[in-house]
Amino acid sequence: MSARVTNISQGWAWKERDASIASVLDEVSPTASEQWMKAAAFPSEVHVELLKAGRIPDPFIGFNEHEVQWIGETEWLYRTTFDVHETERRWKNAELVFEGLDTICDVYLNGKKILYADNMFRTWRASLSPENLQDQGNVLFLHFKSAQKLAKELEATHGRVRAGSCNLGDPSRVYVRKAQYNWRWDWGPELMTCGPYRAISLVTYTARIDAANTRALVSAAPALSPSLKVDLVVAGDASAVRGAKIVLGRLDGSVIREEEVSLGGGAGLKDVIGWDLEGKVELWWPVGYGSQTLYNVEISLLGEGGGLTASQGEAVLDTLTRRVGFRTVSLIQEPLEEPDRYGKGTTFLFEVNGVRMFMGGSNWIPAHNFLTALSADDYRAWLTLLRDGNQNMVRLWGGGVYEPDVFYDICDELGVLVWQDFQFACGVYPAYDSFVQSVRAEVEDNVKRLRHHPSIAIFCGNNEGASSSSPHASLCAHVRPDYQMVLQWGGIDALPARVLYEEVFPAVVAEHCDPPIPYHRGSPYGGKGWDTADPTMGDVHQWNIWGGKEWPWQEYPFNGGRFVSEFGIPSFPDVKTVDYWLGGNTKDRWAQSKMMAQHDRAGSHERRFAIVMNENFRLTDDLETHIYNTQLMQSEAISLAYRSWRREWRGKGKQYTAGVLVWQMNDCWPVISWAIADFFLRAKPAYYTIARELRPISVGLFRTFYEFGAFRSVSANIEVWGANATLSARDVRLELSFVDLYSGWEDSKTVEATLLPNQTTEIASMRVPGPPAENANSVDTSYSVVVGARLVDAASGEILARYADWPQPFRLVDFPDPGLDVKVEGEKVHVKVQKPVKGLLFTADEEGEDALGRRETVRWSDNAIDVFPGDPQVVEVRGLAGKRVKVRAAYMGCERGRVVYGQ
Ligand code: BMA
Repeated sequence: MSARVTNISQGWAWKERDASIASVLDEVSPTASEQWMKAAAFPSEVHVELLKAGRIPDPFIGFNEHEVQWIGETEWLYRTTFDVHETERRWKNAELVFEGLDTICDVYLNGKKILYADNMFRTWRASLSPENLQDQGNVLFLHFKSAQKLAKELEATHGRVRAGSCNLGDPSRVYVRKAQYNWRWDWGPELMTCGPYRAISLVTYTARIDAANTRALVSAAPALSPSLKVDLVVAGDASAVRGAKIVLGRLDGSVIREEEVSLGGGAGLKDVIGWDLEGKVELWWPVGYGSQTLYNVEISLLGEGGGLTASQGEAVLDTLTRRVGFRTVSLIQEPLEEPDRYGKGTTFLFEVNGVRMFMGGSNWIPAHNFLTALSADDYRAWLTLLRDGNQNMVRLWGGGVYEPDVFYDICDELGVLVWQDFQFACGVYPAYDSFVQSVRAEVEDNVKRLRHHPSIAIFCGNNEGASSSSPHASLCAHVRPDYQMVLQWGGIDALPARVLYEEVFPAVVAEHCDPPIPYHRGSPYGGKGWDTADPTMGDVHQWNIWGGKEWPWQEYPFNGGRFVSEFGIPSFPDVKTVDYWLGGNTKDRWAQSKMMAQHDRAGSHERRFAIVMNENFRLTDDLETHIYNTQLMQSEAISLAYRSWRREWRGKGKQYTAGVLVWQMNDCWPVISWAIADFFLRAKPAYYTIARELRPISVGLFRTFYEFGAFRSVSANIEVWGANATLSARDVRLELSFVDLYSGWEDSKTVEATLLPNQTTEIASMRVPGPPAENANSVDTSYSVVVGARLVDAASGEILARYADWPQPFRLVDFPDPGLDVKVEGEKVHVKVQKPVKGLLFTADEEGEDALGRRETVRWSDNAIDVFPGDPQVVEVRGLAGKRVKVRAAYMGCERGRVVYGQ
């Protein structure tokens, strides 16, 4: 009999546990039935059901989060009935498979308990016997208990630990294997939901494929020769298995190679095939380096009846298809040839198919507090946004979840490399036996689920669970429990979970991953002893800027590392998103109101915003202007970091910085946070400025210190360089224009250069010219000069990159009226100016519709741009044509913006 998978997704109902009924099983009975509510969707989470049933207010609006706290303390029930399909009633083996139960759950089938689940990240399987599976009318009943309460009970038993700070949730969270951000984080609300959040199915079979390792191997460079091996683990009646058929095909269905092999009855079978595929398949490449060619490996388990020639019907016991890509990936930590400003140390860089690549990307948190609210389209929209922003790596941070398969499928298709943290964040995790057992199983489940994705570049033991570059010391005592911190705290003799990060996890990864996938014990980790802030080795989280020591963002160029896997600056989201959470409340529509504080969860944000806003921008009580200013602050700061750290990719032996990942790509609800695109996918200016810094070819410019701020300078110098991520050299012309903001003075210079492949090239270093000084003794006049740089392809004249360097701090600059000229033609926006304009940000408001709460659909090819006289720009905009929209333009000097298209 062939294995059959039946999704149990119909007929679900839910209710609150009634504490007055002693036995939970009595709740399934008809007397309780009037309280059962039909589930609006499946998979399901109670908050989503309650919201759809109109029983709770939207927790994302106003202060509603606090109205729904009772839900996490309550127990919840789900039930459905299902039949066994007629053709399957002669089943030999049957299992119920739960791909995700959140989290503490007793599962009953026909009144008998078949499973206790306590780890949201595991796939749970319950084997069924003829006594508990009927042909018809099986009642499946789920009893979810409070994870919050269990965490407190476990804490009482095992002791209170240090775990982040007051705004990273209650420390008891470390004891329960539930998404840690559910307990609240410094960008997210406390919403302890529960429910069957991923699919449930019934599997009936004689024998089935329990695990298949489809090993798409590639030999080391320069040979890079591909081959395929397959290992199988069979469950059920192994003696019924005669063999297996393996087919390697292209995605269009055409077959590259197939083979039927005899399996000889074993359960764990290594190398059932070993095919040399030289010349038959193409390699998979990260975006920018080649195509993302993928192949299907189809495995059929063959049984009695058809022999090895059968390919369908009764003879096929089970089938499974895996989509694979052929590539090698390694993490290279080798000595640098020369020291940089930090010292010598070692690289921390990724090499794919023998090519060393600079990583520019983002940190990812779950894109919703309620995971069932996310569709495959949402994941695609997010990841496409990331890829379109020229990013090639996404780090799945350890306080969220292992994302569903579709997330990694899309990364495979887009060529986005994945840094996957195991799910441990900012805490002293325990390591008692049952905990170790649970997380070992969790990590095995997920490593086996994910290893075949060519996008998976690294598994990482934890996020700041055992390491940190620096504490975000703050009013909220936002201390980070790390190797280093543990030493500093004193009184903590050992970090128990080191056994997980240093022994259990690397062993699981090594055992199950061939081709190998790099493992790193924690992010950040590196340095001598336990010094995880060492910029000469490993990865670092740079939080001394903005957080921690509150250094100004202008210090980023001098505070990088070998791989900066976290750093960031927050900003307000789009005003439409702010208006969403205000929910019509006009009284609190000002920057420091309590409603804004409710939607800004980070420690010390008031004082941190106050410091940087005060230092750099003119203070304002106009909300729109303030929003724009915070966004400009974020985009200026973050792009400076990408620009100056990417500069440190200086070619072999001098690959000082090999990656920059901003904290953070996204949000899980509408909030003021470090995100570069908000909850509704509204990209902030930082998204675009990062995209420009990560173009295959970019131009960088650094102006030395203004000794008297932006109102006088002494010998200001600029250094200019080009970055080239492509594998060929490029002849370019650097065009510099110097424009004085306050007079008609202008100057220009041109330098010919060759950008070396896959590294940066220094092009020029010079004193910034300026209008003639009023008298011979006066200091330099370049303080009001904006420097524009363009890299132009020497052969074709194509403009490859632009960047403009403005006097700082902005509060001291009197931005002149740029004489903005904007013309919208179809899906193109033509922009020209008479004076340079800084941070020109277009936003579109669709007319006649309530834009609140809908995902942003208008997409700009570029935005938040600086435009120079004589250098008009065209921005392409998708989703504008045929709609009645208003386009607003905001820029420095006109921060509130004005309508430039539509009335
Ligand atoms: C990082 C992350 C998160 C946190 C962020 C901002 O270090 O690992 O824990 O949200 O800082 O504080």
